[in-house]
Amino acid sequence: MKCRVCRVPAVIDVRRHNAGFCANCFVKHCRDQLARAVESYDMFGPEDRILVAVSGGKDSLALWDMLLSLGYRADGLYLGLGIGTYSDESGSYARDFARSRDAELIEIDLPGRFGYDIPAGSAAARRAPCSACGLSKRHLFNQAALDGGYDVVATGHNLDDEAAVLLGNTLRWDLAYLGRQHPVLPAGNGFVRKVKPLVRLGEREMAAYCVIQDIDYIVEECPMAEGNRHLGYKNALNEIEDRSPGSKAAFLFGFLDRMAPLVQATAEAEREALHPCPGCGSPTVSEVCAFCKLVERAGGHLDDRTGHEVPVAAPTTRSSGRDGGRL
Ligand code: Q46
Ligand code: ZN
Repeated sequence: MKCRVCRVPAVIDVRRHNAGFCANCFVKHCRDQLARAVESYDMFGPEDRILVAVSGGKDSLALWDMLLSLGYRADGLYLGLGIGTYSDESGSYARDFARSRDAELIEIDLPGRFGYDIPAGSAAARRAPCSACGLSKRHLFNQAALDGGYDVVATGHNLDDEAAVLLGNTLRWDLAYLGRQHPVLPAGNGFVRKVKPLVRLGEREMAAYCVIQDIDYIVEECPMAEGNRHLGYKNALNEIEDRSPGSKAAFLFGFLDRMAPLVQATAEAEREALHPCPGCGSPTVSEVCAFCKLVERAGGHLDDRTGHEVPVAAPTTRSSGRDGGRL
């Protein structure tokens, strides 16, 4: 197979586009796809300060790399979740990348700062690990962006992630979640703008991008992901995509173009019912926000195997400045 652009031998084929690319043209293809998503969904402009949620995995590091290469003002935020060696290693990859690009990386350590880690804290709060983790991430990314004066939070959700989430939401006809499923969630009511610039790029493309760009990333999946529904949806879609390349993109973009405008009113109505949480100031529809409830139940619960010291009491949730001089 030859590169679609310059006709030298291809190093990767992208079946969805029925095209092969050489290394240089593939890197350009990825950056073009990102630029197209940024432009078509009006995600941010050259002056905006972007906070990239960095996990140490391929997607978030590729995203950060592309944004920096395209000249955007992008800092990283790494959240230490206290998931044993997985967290230790993923943190190292995030730090190494930041150092190699001379980029700013903000770090928040969940056990050190809030007194719980995901394995033990989620059990104490009687939540599934990924539910406690997702809730913590959403809250802390938003809070860190507000504290740091960033215009937008960018996450590394790719086409495969978004198609799998859409499948799950559709199987349950969850209108509130479907209404919120969009590559851009606008700012307002205490929320900073959130964007997903990798929505036009697949998982395999992001792994190839990292290899070509010499970006080291954590290859192992988070151990808590095993058996979760999201992986099941991804596998189901992979089988469909294998037989019919382009199905995932058709599913996701068909929804975004034709269905999303019809269900967005549900999400907007929810936003209007928000008020600030008395504990942390974050927007919530409940008396106290879900993050404060989680900290109350999970605080002080740490997995002994991780070697964390158990704090006497969970600190307050409001971020007061830069952690360790950074957040
Ligand atoms: S990190 Fe957190 Fe994921 Fe691990 S606990 Fe689940 S949500 S699987 S992206
Ligand atoms: Zn709160």
